Amino acid sequence: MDTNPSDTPSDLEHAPYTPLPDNPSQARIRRPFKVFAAIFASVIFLLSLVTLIINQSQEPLPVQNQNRSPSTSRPTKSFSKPEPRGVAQGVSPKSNPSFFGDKVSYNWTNAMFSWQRTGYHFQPEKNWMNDPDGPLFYKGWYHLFYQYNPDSATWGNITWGHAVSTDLIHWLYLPLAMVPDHWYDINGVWTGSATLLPDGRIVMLYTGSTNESVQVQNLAYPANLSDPLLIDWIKYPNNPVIKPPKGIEADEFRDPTTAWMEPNGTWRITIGSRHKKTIGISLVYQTSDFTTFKLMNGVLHAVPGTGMWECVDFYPVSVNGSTGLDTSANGPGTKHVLKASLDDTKRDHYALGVYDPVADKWTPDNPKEDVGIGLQVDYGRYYASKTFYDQNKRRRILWGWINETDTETDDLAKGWASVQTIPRNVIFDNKTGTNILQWPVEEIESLRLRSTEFREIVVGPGSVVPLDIGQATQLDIFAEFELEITSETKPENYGCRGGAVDRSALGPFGLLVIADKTLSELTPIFFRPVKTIEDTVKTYFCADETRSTKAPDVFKQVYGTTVPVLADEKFQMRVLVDHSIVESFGQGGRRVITSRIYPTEAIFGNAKLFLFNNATGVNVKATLKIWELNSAFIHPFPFDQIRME
Ligand code: DQQ
Repeated sequence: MDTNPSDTPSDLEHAPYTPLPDNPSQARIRRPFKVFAAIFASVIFLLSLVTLIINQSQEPLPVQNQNRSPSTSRPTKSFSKPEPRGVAQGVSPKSNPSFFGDKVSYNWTNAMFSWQRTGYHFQPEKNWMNDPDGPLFYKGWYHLFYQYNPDSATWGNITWGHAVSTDLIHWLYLPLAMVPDHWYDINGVWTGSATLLPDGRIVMLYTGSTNESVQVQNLAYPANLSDPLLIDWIKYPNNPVIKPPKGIEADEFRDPTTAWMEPNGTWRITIGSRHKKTIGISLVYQTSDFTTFKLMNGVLHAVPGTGMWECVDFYPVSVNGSTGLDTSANGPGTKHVLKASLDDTKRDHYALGVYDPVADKWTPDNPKEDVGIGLQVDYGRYYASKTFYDQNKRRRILWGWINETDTETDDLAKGWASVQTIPRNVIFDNKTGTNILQWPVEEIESLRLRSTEFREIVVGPGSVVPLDIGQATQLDIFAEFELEITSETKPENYGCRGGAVDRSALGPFGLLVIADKTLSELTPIFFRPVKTIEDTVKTYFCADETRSTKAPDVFKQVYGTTVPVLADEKFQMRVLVDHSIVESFGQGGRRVITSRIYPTEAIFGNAKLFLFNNATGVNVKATLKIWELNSAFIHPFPFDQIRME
């Protein structure tokens, strides 16, 4: 055994060390063939996506996990609409049609479905949710609005759901804030943002999809500013306040940002669009009263090849400080983050840069890492994110939509779809100077129950170590890893793509979350340092969903990217596990990966946590602190009790 007996907790002393199993079907395949197989699978997958998008009348190619077990498969209901929802209505795909058309679906049980519901992430009581909208803090309450279908677990009939919280963790559902009831939003009250005006008023700008499916921008405001719950909303009688300008397609003009004030006292907003089919752009409008808007010359920014920009977010970060900045802040010591949700790829990309308020232009610090071609906000299942400035705690909070990766058929069967991430605090990373840091809001610590610590557990090459922590379905895990190199390393060409079974000299190593004791289902969250030909080490931070479930009708992927690990730093990850959601923060939140997983065996008491090291040339020394997390209180607002008081 490779553990250090003096430091190892007693529950690990006699733990069996099992090599991390390879994917059974690929266990003895040699590398060149594996590489070829990976490329072939990727090509097939890309082709199937193209087929899905271009020719929606054709049945999509089955691309993954075709080894369906007769014992776990059953005929399913017919699936009449194989195209993803949203595309025909002029937005990105909103849910996954069945991979197998109307042939088979996994034989899910009610217990499996109910286990997938999260314990402390925000989700409605039932039905469909997508983008976060208009988050704000007002009179002691955090408000979250969200794209919501009150009638079904699929995208459609989009209204604004509404919930409030005093701590961003426990939530109370309120009545719907806005429903599609005017010609200018009858096809959907789509995404929008809030602006708090200095005189205390609140302005909500949102996209309406009109009776002719034209995307227009509308104004709404609270009916009663003395109501801290902001229950009633009035739509401005002269809506829409902005129509698509000349040269912009009627269905490529949406999702107004929070407004920021210029030094001359006028306000600006930006709205995402597309130019000449391929150039992602963000238009700038000026206003003084939020009822009349003037389109400014040029664009805030444009990036060729990135396609339609949805849900643009634009905000300042402080270069030296650890607090957040109001959206109108600018000047020395400030950088601006520009984020776009790419309609073509369903990924949220951002870049850091400098904003010139006179020219209404933003310029990236590094053109090679521009919006849409460089960093992602989150490298996993994540989209349509939005920040707001929390004046209560002087911080910038980021929300993001976690979509499902099962099928629409399964979403309908379980009665709900989608979750919001844990709100994340966003600051500039002044150690690297090249990225933001995202970190779960401190209030999540109020959910912490029992904690367990493990110190300097040595995990040898090809080993798996169980971590006996009791319940492993709601966790807040801090893990640090140090390496002891046991053999000479040469430059290698690896990344995340091969997943946790692809062994290289220095990695992969990390955690196996939501794994059953036989490791028949597991989700590795891992680092893979790789020696480069320049004799430096480049580190990848990855999440491998490919063996997270035996169900064949779930989309499973290996996510990840490189992460900066500075000379004086250990490898560090924080992982929030919440049933079917795993949010993983690498190196203090320099890179984040959100996973959706739908295990069939590793559920309830069978869900365990393990350490693993599948590197060939290192011993890994791991130190961990793990908290079990309580469930959050997320319920309808108790109006009846309040009236009784
Ligand atoms: N979701 C909204 C649109 C937005 C898209 C529609 C992004 O406003 O562009 O539900 O997911």
